Amino acid sequence: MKQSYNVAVVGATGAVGNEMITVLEGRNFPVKELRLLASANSAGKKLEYQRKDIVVQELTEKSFEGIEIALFSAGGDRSKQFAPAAVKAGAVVIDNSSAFRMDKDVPLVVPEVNAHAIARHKGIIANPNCSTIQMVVALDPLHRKAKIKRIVVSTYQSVAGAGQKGIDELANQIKALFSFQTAEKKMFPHQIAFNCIPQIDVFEPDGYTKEELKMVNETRKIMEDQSILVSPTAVRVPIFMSHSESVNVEFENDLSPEDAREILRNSPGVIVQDDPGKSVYPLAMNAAGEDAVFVGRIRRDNSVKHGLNLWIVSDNIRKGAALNAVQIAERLIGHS
Ligand code: 3JN
Repeated sequence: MKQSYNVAVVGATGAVGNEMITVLEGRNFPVKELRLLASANSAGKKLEYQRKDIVVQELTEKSFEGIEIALFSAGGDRSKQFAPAAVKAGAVVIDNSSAFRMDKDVPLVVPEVNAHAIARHKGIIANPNCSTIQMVVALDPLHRKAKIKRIVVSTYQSVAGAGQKGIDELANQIKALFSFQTAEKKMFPHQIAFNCIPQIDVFEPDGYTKEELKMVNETRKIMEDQSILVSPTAVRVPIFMSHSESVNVEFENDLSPEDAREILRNSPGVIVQDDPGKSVYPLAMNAAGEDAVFVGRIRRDNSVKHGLNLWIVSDNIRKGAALNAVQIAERLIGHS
């Protein structure tokens, strides 16, 4: 194993890019050089890493000389344009966009579930969608025990999923409305303040949004089981950070809530918070800034033979994006 690595963060000034820098530092990732890349607009900005300022450079095809690991979070179009140049320069790309997720030559990895897939990479490893990540971290251990037939999931997704601009839009709308002004909207199709919007990303002809279809296809790929049925509804809620999910699971075999709790207590990356009598269950505001996927409200679905209901919450910028990407990098270099 090498001592340290030249790492690039592509999209360094965005919400996820920023968090990637924080996570690299917080987890003592063995960084030799940290190169921060972003669009021409952001070039020249300074970002702090290990108490030193690093000047952000403009992302070009020549940005990757000497880079060994490139963490991309700059949108699918930039990934498609620049990831090949990074790979050509000898880097392994860990890409947070959907650009390569369903490509058969690209492993789609949640380390707690399918770290073994990393070894099959051909230069690019994909980081799944945030809503998928937290769901599979919680459900894969239960699948191994009782085999999942069908998942019905409704998400309650924070505005952070739409990046810093999404966070700013909710804050600005709240401020405007409390000052008796009109709430301007740019990022979301409707006012998000004091509202819930059952649309994340665009609709496909079958009536599902792209966000929902990602949950179907990515879950099957990561859990390596094409027979799992997933029925999703993705909803944007006026929450700044963390995604919550109401998840109904039908299993092939019986699994009691007690056994599910015990399995999840011993599962990597999961924290069980489940004491309804004391109003203990996962909350978006408590998950923000944390690494874990929190699971609670575990109870039987009495309407089917082998069913459970769960409530799953995680910080979508951290485990849903930046942390998962850095964990992939750690496994790649054999650091964890
Ligand atoms: O809105 C959310 O909460 C998650 C959004 C994720 C997202 C937004 C724009 C483009 C993605 C993603 O990670 O799937 C993409 C994309 O890469 O397609």
